[in-house]
Order: sequence, then structure tokens, then C-alpha cells
Amino acid sequence: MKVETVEFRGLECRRLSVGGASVTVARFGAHVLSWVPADGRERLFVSEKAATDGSAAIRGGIPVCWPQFSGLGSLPKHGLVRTRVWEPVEAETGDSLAFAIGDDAATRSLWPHGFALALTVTLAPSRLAVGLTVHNTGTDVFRFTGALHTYFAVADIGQVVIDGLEGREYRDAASGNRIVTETHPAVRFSGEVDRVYHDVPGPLLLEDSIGRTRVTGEGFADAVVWNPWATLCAGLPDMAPEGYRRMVCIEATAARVPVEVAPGATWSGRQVLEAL
Ligand code: TA6
Repeated sequence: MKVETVEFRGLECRRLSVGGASVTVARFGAHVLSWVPADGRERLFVSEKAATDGSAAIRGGIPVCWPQFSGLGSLPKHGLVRTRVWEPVEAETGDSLAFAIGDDAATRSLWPHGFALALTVTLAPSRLAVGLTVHNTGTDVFRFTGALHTYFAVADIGQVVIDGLEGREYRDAASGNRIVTETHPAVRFSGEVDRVYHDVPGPLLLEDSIGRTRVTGEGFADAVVWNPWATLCAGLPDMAPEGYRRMVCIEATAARVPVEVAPGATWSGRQVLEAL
């Protein structure tokens, strides 16, 4: 096991290596930028045009979206913490890295609550667990939505298959937020997909020629699947025109029912990624 301070395109990061696997996390956003399991294949997508100067959220990796998922409220899209610098803190175990952030005058001016967040990544040769804990340090109850907005690297989106969603209800953000029931045994991509699948209990399986990855959300009730496809991608300044072909997001999400945290209480959720 080894922990190093490294730079990733100018961002200060911690890199943890365990048994031939590595994970790299930037202090900016506590943003996981790379996960290479022991088979040596990078599993996360980061756009070559991503902003890495702290001026905007990073396009790729694992953005921490909190306390608001997407546009579900009046805060900046995807909340407050993906564009702030977190503090590295001592992890409880040697196979982990941990980062913390709390409220300050700037967050309170937008969202008047006291909070302490911790993001912990725990690495094994073929497995990465990304855990978020939310502690309410204030005197009032608060509610949040959020996501671990994981961008997986894929060889060709046209060949990607996601299993495990058949029969689940989803809100189709690409089609007027219609509520739809998934009838396909597997999700495949031939156009924009932006779906919040509700109450996803079990693991999802992402398959493409880079490999098979099992993706399990815990504590987060919902799972988002997103690919912007060509037209939306062309409008994103931090994506190459064909970038959408090399990524798919599978996000551990709390969206349909906001999570309530009482004063002094702590909520935890995580996303576990397994390279198969
Ligand atoms: O999680 C899916 C989503 O909410 C999409 O609607 C899409 O906008 C995406 O997130 C990326 O958002 P961003 O603010 O990072 O461009």
C-alpha cells in the first residue's frame, strides 16, 4: 500500500496504490479522477477538454453532487461541493483515502445549514468503494438530494450494455420527465439517455470491450444513467465532439425522495465498483 501526492493536469491529488490497483483523487471536489484496477485498464473517463484549473466542475471521473442533484432546486446545478477544495484527512484504514469539507460563509449564503461531509475511497485489487457521509452539525433538520456521478470509460458507446434495470420505473429527463417503466432486459445506447431509475435495489452490470464492471449503490435509492449523445455533447465546451462515444455515467443517486438528516445525525451512502 502506498499513498503519494501527485499532480493530475495541474490538480493536486492523492494517489493510493494497493495490490497493483490505484485510485487518484483531487482535493478539488474530492473528485476521483482515475481508477485502475489490477488488470491495468483505466475504468474512468475524464474529458481531454475538462477544466482542471478550479474554474469549473471537472467533466469526468466521479463528481460529488451534493446537496442538490442536477436542477432539483435553486442551488447551482449539482450542488455546492464539486467545485470546492476539500481537506485530506486521516483515513480509518490503510487501504483508504479520506477527504472532508464543511459549511462556511459562502455555502451558508446559498444553503443555510451546518454540515460536515466526508468522502472515503477504499481500494482493493479489483474493487473501489466510494463512500459519502453527511453529518448535520446544525440545529435544524435538512434535506438533500445528490449523486456520485461516475463517468465510466467505454471503448464505444454503441457497444455498451447495462444490465439490471428491467422492470424499474424511471423519470426520463431527456423526454419531458415522463415516468416510464423499463421493459428492456438491458439498456443500450443509440441517442441521448438521461434517466433517473427509482429504487434500484441490486447491482448493475456495465459491459463493453474494456471489461465488465459491477456497480452497486448502497444508501442511495436511485441510479442515474446518462449519455448526452452527439448534439448535447457538441454544446458542452469541455467535451470533444466525439467524447460522448467514450463515456457513460452510472450514478448512485438520491433524487426522487430527498434524504432527511436530523440535527446531530449522520447519513452514509456509497457506490461500489468491481472490475470483473
Ligand atoms: O446526471 C445527469 C445530469 O443531471 C444530466 O442531466 C447532465 O446535465 C449531467 O448531469 C451533467 O451535468 P453537468 O452540470 O456536469 O454538465
